Amino acid sequence: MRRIHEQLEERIRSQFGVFFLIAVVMLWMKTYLVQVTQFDLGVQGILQQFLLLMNPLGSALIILGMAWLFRGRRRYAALMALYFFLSFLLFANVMYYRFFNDFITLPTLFQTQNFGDVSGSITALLNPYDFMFFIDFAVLMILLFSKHIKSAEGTVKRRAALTFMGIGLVISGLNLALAESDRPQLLTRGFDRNYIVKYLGMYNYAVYDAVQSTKASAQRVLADSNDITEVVNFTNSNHAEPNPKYFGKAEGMNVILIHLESIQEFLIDYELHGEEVTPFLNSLTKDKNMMYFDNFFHQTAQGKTSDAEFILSNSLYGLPQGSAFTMKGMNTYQAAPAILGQEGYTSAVFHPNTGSFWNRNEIYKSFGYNHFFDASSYEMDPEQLADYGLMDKPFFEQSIPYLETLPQPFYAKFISVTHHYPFSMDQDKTTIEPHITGDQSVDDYFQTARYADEALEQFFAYLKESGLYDNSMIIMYGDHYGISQNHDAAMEEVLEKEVTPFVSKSELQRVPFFIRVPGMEGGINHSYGGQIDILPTILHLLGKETKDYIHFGTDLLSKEHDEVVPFRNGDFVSPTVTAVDGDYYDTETGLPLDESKIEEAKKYHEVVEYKLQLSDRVVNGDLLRFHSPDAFEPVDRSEYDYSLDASRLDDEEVE
Ligand code: GP9
Ligand code: MN
Repeated sequence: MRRIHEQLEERIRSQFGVFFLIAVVMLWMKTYLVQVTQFDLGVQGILQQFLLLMNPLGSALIILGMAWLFRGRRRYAALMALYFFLSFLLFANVMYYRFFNDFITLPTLFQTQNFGDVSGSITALLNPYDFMFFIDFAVLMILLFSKHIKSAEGTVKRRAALTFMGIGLVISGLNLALAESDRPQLLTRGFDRNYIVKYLGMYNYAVYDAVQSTKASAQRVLADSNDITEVVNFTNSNHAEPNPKYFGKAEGMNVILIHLESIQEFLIDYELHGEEVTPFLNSLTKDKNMMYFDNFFHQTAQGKTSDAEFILSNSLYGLPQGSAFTMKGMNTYQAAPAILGQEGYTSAVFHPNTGSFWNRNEIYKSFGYNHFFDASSYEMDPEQLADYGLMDKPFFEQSIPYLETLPQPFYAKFISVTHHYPFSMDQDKTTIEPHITGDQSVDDYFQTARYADEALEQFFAYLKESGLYDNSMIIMYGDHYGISQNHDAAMEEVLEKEVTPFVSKSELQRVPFFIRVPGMEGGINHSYGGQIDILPTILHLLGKETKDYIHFGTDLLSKEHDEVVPFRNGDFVSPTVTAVDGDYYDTETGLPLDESKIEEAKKYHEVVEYKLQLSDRVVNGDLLRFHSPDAFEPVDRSEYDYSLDASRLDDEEVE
């Protein structure tokens, strides 16, 4: 009896063994193919190629190997569940990558609302061949059901489990050692998720991310009031004194911020089919009362729009993973609306999308925004909808009556949505032909940009008519790239040049930035700067000192302004040096940096990394709760409620 039982157990084990090995090989091959074809990992050289091939094998053995810990039929069920889970993880990352040119992190999973809202984009992201991501799973299913699988009662053979997982661990360990030899500090620096996937593969990346995210939430708990001291010392030494020529030039004026969704600098003066794409923006760059910054860069990462908002409201960097808006909405902030609120300003955001997107309806309270006019405040005519809400022309039109209810001076931000990936628009609303690169999102980008430009012109016409133009400071900024690196081939046609790593950083991260203060001379300003510099610049123009605040940027108009512009992954650009992926280039020529200047570049690099690290400490540790700038009342979130904003026009008396 016992013998029969053992034989049966043995048969199942050997059957399962074959099934298991088929699963391992299929998952390994699929993951490798996906990593090669779906992601742009920048693989260079034989070693990196080899690692890319090997890295899914170790993970497949370890993770699928866990199935051996179960008995009988459960062993098959566990294997299928693990296989499906990994396949789904891979597929979800492919979808995410198509949209964000980046990998999923755990914090982004908390943005389920966002994922629900991007459904419009998801259909655009799906390819007809996407079902192939699950073909292997179907094959395994067929194999499974075509056989009669018996269950066994025998003891669990942990030896087999441990052998396979052990082999997997050895392969992964070797993999990590080789990766570290090629890219030292791979895991400790972790600035760039691409590297982790390239060297360690998709599944190890997921483990890495889980560890990172858990660490981040522990940080707040562990932080205490002493941690702020080093930050204060740094921001004090980094402070740039206001330039008396500009300080207070906009004192008492309204502030109108216009968030130029996905507008990149290359659009300025770009001609398509012999026409200007953004004639209005182009004219503003030449307006002598408008200050236009032509060396200005976005510094956003995964949080995109929300990162841009976060950076410019606080002069703090966004997080390396996820969006500070969603992950750190309840933190203490000393943001622009709160600072100005205490100077008698009323603040408001106008944005015709669901209020919960990017967790705005929560974090705006922490920033001290008095009003938030979200989609519920607008008539969302189905004929006039873009993927993320109401199209820009009706958006601005419908915002005006609300704007007029605000007591002056106000601080008002307008966030438009039409010019957003995938840049699709009713053809009868377009006024310029698409580009002809053959890459649809790139081609359509020019049509929505034209539309956004026209909407902006109409809003300016209103500002002029209403007189607001003469008593308001206007700030406009491009939030982030619209065209991701996945479209470099088409961008080469657009720019008529090769998109090298240098071009990708120094040109394609460039966004327009404008400041208009009535009575202040404008013109083109060539200072290098980024979104981190916006807050101190605005506050100084309004005549508000910033020395007491923790700001990582410096006033663009100050003589002491710091022209080294950090990017979120540790790269940077300055008038002399541009750093991309650890390589240094001469900013003027784009050629590798002269040996004699490398030391200086390295110093910049250290400061850049230190700044990012300190800013992360502030945000992760929620350190502003320990900082009390002079004459600043901490924000009390409970005082803010946006639920009545939508009915504001119905009120008879509006305060
Ligand atoms: C969403 C809109 C777009 O409300 O601001 O956000 P993005 O995708 O650009 O980060
Ligand atoms: Mn955006």
